[in-house]
Amino acid sequence: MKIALITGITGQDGYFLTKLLLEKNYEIHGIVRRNSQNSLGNLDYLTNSEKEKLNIHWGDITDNLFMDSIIKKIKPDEVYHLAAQSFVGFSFENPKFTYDVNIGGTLNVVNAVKEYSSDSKVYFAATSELFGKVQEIPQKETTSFYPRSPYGVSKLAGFWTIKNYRESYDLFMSNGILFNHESEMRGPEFVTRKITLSVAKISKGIQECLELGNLDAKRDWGYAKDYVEGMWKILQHDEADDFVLSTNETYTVRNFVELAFKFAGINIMWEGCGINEVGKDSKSGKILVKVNPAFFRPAEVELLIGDHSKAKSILGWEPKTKFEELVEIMVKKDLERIN
Ligand code: NAP
Ligand code: F7E
Repeated sequence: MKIALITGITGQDGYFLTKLLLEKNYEIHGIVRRNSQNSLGNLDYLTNSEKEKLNIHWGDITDNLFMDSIIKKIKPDEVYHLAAQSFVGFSFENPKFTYDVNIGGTLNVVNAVKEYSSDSKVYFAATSELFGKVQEIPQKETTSFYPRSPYGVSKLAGFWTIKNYRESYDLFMSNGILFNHESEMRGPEFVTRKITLSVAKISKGIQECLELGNLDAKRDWGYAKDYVEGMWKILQHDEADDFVLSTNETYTVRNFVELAFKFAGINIMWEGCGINEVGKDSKSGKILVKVNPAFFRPAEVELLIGDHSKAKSILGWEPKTKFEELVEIMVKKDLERIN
């Protein structure tokens, strides 16, 4: 039985990766930050029999003594390092905290592996935010990086730390440069989930309006369940390397809003422009979407569109879920939850 350690197991990807590795019969260890409710985050959505199979270790990746002891004790075959302060908007407000967790925490993970379990394979959750102000369309492994937020900068440090440890110490450490991937388990502050939750509430009459920032931002949105399969494939490959995982399609936030309302039976009609733009219910004329500059970022990533050909040809990985299906899954689930 293979042993996996997942940092960030309570997050969106941690949930789907746990399910995948359980299916593959792994012994799973997960790091969970202590909280006053003893909450397991998204893991609470697992069945009891799934939960019973997990080995939870309460701790924080910024604690190097904790990371050393856990890696020394478990000696995992595979480490999926997913833990991070992952919200771009928040990283502008708290850059130091973001660097401490995303850079300091990553250093603790790779150092512990180097010192105490050098046969472990390590996956690092890098991101399309490395491309930021894009230097090439579409973005692939060879595209130059230009991060646009403290989050992007912190992940760039993580990316190079992984590459540097791989080359310096002959360790199996790989970067997954994942484009946005979403799901019904996505945190409610990310734009897709914010939209689908609001659409569900608006359609049930328990919310008046959805306020958003930049409606024109374009993202390459996939389904998280498909992407954790890619993470696993990256570590099954016979050599450590860096891979882009993306859908190779891009849509605006506005497109996402329109489609999400459509799945709740509402047709959105846009009027006005800039901060005065509104989205109205085409039947009743009621304003359901407004622009609120509070959600604008000091620097924006305007366009992301990936090219996953390397992952396709080397790993045989391709996303299975199309954009429309993703939006439908998320809206349906939120309607169910609100009901
Ligand atoms: P997420 O839902 O925000 O989950 C982040 C996880 O990290 C949570 O389990 C969180 O624990 C944990 N964490 C944060 N700080 C920690 C600390 N100091 N010590 C221990 N655990 C800590 O993120 P996600 O969407 O699953 O993404 C997983 C990883 O992929 C992240 O590194 C993210 O930056 C990266 N990424 C995500 C995307 C995407 O589109 N989803 C794309 C590219 C890369 P709590 O539950 O206690 O908060
Ligand atoms: O924003 C715009 C916002 O916060 C997407 C993380 O998983 O993916 C994620 O980062 C876009 C941006 O995700 C609102 O300005 C408009 O252009 O959902 P998001 P993100 O910043 O792309 C990458 C790949 C990661 O690695 C990150 O960890 O939507 N937007 N109005 C808004 N965004 C939010 N959150 N809220 C709004 O009201």
